[in-house]
Amino acid sequence: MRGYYFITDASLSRAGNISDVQNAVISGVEVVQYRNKTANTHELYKEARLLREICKNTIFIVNDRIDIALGVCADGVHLGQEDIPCSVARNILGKNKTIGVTVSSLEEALRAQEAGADYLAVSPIFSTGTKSDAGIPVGVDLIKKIRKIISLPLVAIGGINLENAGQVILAGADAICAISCVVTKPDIGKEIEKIRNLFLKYGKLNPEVV
Ligand code: TZP
Ligand code: MG
Repeated sequence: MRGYYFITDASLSRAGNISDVQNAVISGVEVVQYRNKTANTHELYKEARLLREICKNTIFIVNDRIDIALGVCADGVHLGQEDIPCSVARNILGKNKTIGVTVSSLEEALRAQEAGADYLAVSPIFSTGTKSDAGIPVGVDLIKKIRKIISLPLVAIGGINLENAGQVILAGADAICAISCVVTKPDIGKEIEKIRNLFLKYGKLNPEVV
């Protein structure tokens, strides 16, 4: 899991989730997470099915909902601390699905690792207006702390933009998600490319991988 990690946000998007995901996939992102906090279950299922189609060759993760993930044959699910426990999700999904867990402390990171998480989302790095209950910013220091003792891929999220992404990469993040800084712009592929270039600049990505 490297480079730019794309998460949908229809409320911030100019063109909507379908168009955004099409553009993210064209720009070559490795992972797309479908996150929708307002749709009902039927709407979630319908949109997730369309997005799964678009993400044929892209890792497709559903936020919160194991049932939707299974229903559309997603590659995995992303869970917060308030969602179903990772160990239970692992029992339901089996070992071949990808499970990501959001963590805001070293303790949560260790617990998620123990419970079988495949990657960790360290959150929120900086203050963000995109998620009202994101909690207190943990800063890049938490990435460094977790990186020292956990080798799972680390996705940094929360308040990240082109100005501060460099320090996030240098702290040891494998991937970055920057929702508002990307989906509010007219050309999201171009914004993703800018973040990917920062990975190249800070020497974390092999140019051949990008
Ligand atoms: N999880 C933790 S912070 C966050 C999510 C979904 C929102 C990140 O949005 P932004 O606009 O990149 O700060
Ligand atoms: Mg959640």
